[in-house]
Amino acid sequence: DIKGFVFDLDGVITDTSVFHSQAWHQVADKVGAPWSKELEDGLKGISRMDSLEMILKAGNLSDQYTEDQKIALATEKNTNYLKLVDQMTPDNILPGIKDFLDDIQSHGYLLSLASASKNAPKVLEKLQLTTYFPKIVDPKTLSKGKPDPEIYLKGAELINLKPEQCIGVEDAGAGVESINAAGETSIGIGDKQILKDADINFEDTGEMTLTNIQKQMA
Ligand code: G16
Ligand code: MG
Repeated sequence: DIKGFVFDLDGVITDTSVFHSQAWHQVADKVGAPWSKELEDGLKGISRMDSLEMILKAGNLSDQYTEDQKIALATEKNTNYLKLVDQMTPDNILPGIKDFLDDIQSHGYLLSLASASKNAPKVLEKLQLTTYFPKIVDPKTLSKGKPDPEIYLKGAELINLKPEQCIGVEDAGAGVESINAAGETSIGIGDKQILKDADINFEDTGEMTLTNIQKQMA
């Protein structure tokens, strides 16, 4: 029986995935790496330094930068990203998410957050959703990022549930892989082509309701 939900943040609860993409696109242009839809999708859910590495690799530039220069590029991306986050309000919560959180909470399901983002607490604060997520996986404690199962396993552990008692919710291919490898039920939100490995698919967050989930699990 399902007893809890482990949520991704960027691209599921809020539209920050667009901000991440925008800020990375600037970095790609700066270093002269090619930007593509595939790269943009592939970066979703991937940690900051791993994302930079993917961008540099796309331009065969990985060995052109020292470790310090890479850290400087990642820091610059984060500064640009945080400027966008600073303008966020509860209006940036994706459609239906607030109602869904209220609904699962009133049905007694437990909740945790499995975001790769070090900025997750700040984003939740901007959205005024902090009280829904007393349990947040700290990405600093992870030895491996998505698609490794570690982050979703920790998400279940934080609410004292077994993985099979949890549903993980994701917008990224790497995230769905992580949920599946953890042994949780996966919901993929967005392009069904990219999220083909998800147990349950929804085109957008507005379709994600307990009733619709039960229908797809039956
Ligand atoms: C998010 C985004 C990624 C981002 C990562 C790290 O993951 O999807 O694009 O690179 O966090 O974020 P930061 O640089 O803020 O620490 P998730 O897991 O929330 O989708
Ligand atoms: Mg995401």
